[in-house]
Order: sequence, then structure tokens, then C-alpha cells
Amino acid sequence: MQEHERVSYSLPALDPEASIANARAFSARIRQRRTCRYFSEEPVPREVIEAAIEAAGSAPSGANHQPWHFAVVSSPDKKRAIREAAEAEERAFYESKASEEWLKALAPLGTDADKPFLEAAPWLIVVFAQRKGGIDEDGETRNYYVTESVGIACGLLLAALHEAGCATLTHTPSPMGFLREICDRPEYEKPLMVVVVGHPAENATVPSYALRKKPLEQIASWL
Ligand code: IYR
Repeated sequence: MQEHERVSYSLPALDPEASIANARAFSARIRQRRTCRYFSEEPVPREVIEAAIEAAGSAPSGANHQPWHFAVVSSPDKKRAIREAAEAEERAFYESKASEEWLKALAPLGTDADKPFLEAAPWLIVVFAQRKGGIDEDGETRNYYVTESVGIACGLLLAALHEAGCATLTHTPSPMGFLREICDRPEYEKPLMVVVVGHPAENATVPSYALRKKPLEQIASWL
């Protein structure tokens, strides 16, 4: 049988009071996160983006294959190209492709086909899911639980950016194949979402509907 090296693992000891306090403190901070649709042009240091992506890259993943790639866009030309392609798709979505039911569900959010934030915000992180490639990114090895893995990584990314004081928006133009071309990514990578990163515009608002979060009693059951 093949030998697989193991290394020891432990965490700093926390007494129950400290554990509860830390959990509550994190919960209180992350519950301040909002999806922001109005961004200023105020810069965000590249180091913030690097550290947040490193945090995202620590996510658990199927067979530890880490099937994600983060294409970080800041060039005005690329941002404009993404905005133009996304708005073309979004116009088709809002004008004809979306069902009445879908449009009704979106109405409280006040979204439309205009996506100025794709140019205003300093950073767009285009998240790709690697359908194959394995840990060595050989382009062939099978990957597992790809959507789940990249979803968790995106959650960590949003949390890390929020902790750094950044506003974020998860944008999912549909279809979004154009992102592969603009970001020059291989065919076996599937664009999953654009994470827009920056600071809220001075007059930024969020829909009060977005503040309605399901309470603990509704989202958890104890068996
Ligand atoms: N992709 C579109 C529509 C959209 C869909 C859902 I579901 C949302 O939660 C928000 C928007 C857009 O970006 O406008």
C-alpha cells in the first residue's frame, strides 16, 4: 500500500466563553454585508485582493483539487469589454428571456440591464470553475464537486473582502461564456460569477427587502 504522509493538526485552545464570543462577533460583522450595486471609483489596494483570494483558495474542495481560478480585472479596456458584453446579455434577459415569474421575483431588488458598476468599481474578480485538471491543472484529471467547491471559495472570498471593509456584488450575467474569451481562459473552465469589489458610492442604497433575512429558527433544525 502506498504511504501518504500526514502532519499534525491542532487549533489554539479557546474556552467556551471565548468561542461563543468569537462566533457572535464574526456573525455580527458578516451580517453587515450587503450586495452593493452602486460603487465609487475609490481604489482598493491590490494587497487586499491578493489576501482575499488566498483566503478563498484555502476553501475545502473535492479531493483537494482546488478547481477554481480567479481572473482579476482592473484594466479599463477589459472592464469596458465585460460591461458591454454583460449589458448585451442582460438586455436580452430583461426584455425577452426572463419569465414573468423571474422578473417578479427580482422586482424588489430593483435590478435592470444597466451595469455601470462593471466600469466604476476598481476590481472585477471573474471566478472560473475548472471542470477538469486536478491539483496540477493538467487539463485532464477529473475534478469532483466542482460547483460546491467553488461556491464555498466564493463565500470565503466575500467574507474576506467584507472584513477588509470592501463592498461586493456577485454578478451573474447569463449566459456568461464571453468572460472566458475576455479573460483568456481555457475551454474546460466555466465562468461562475463576477465578484465586483470596491467602495459604495456616496449615494449608495440597498433595497430594504435585502435586509429581510430568515431567522435562525427557520433556517436551522436541531435533531
Ligand atoms: N443576472 C441579472 C438578473 C439577476 C438575477 C438574479 I436570480 C439576481 O438575484 C439578481 C439579478 C442581473 O444581474 O441583473
